[in-house]
Amino acid sequence: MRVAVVGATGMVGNVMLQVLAERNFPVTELIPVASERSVGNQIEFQGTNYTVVGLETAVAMQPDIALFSAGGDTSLEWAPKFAAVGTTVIDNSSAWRMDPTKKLVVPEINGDVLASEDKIIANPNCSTIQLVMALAPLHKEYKMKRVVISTYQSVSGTGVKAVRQLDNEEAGVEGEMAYPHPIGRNALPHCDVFLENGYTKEEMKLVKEPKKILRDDSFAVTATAVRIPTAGGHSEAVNVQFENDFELGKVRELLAQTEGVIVQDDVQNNVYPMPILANNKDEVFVGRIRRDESQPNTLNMWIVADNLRKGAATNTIQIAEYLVANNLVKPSVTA
Ligand code: A2P
Ligand code: 11C
Repeated sequence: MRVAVVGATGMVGNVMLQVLAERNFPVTELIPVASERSVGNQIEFQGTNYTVVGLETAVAMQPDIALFSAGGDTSLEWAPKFAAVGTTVIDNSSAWRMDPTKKLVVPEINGDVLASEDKIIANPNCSTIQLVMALAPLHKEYKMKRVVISTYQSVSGTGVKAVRQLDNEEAGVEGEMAYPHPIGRNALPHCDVFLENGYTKEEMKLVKEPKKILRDDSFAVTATAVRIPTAGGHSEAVNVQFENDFELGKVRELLAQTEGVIVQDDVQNNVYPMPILANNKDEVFVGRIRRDESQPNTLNMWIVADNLRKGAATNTIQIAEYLVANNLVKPSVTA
């Protein structure tokens, strides 16, 4: 496969390159793409140096697959141009996720919706992916009625500038601010922009995206998204009310049997998921599994994942793997 990585010099792009290499994705030619600032720079991938090109050059090269993580505006403008030359785009921005003509995919859950006609495929938001990985098996068994989520999101979700802000604050040096307030020793109830309804865009992604992925809008969701001074890894406190009652042992068993989910739940020994344990891992970690004693059929749990991996790069590449494995993308024959 000839694979373009759009945003190859960015935080997620960089992890995409690592994950492509680790998982031995069949890359015959890498096309690293970034802004004009980076064109001409070299990027090393599996022992070969590749030159960063601009978007127009990349479209002309007609890659088989383009993995996008260069912001929503770049995706809105350029994904259709790649699609028009036959490239299958997997987009990590929020640009296409809720477009009814585009698929929003977590391969373990709804990979089966993919077809060879899909030329622009959306990768869900990082906090959505880890959430639905844990909810999907429980929804299937007990049917969700209402989900209440509070997130504790790392600065890496915002990008390079925010990681630098935290580093600068910790080192006690002045620098550019990614957030309107200090993030060190602080918590900002503010992820992405505020919308007219008083929620943030991040909170509304958590409300809308799970329904599309689970192909069910019969359950209610509400969320509060909070940025905390962790460098990598998002955490979520999740309260789920089901139609049907459950046994905690069975809940743990269902989660433990779910591909891509690891249960870390042994409070006697202080075992529970934490961002530092999830760092650089592809799995979603679930713990603090307990009954909400304030009302029937309701569960509390704590979900942690590396937001740059399963939350972004890994899921994107798993979609590409699914397409290849099911013959939904075929390598073009080049001279
Ligand atoms: P560049 O490094 O040249 O600015 P991050 O989210 O970590 O800030 O990274 C964003 C990524 O998207 C970078 O690779 C960045 O390239 C790329 N990018 C940003 N704007 C554009 C654009 N207009 N065209 C192409 N790539 C872009
Ligand atoms: C965050 N979830 O941590 C965001 C980052 O919609 O893809 C990714 C934004 C998106 O702030």
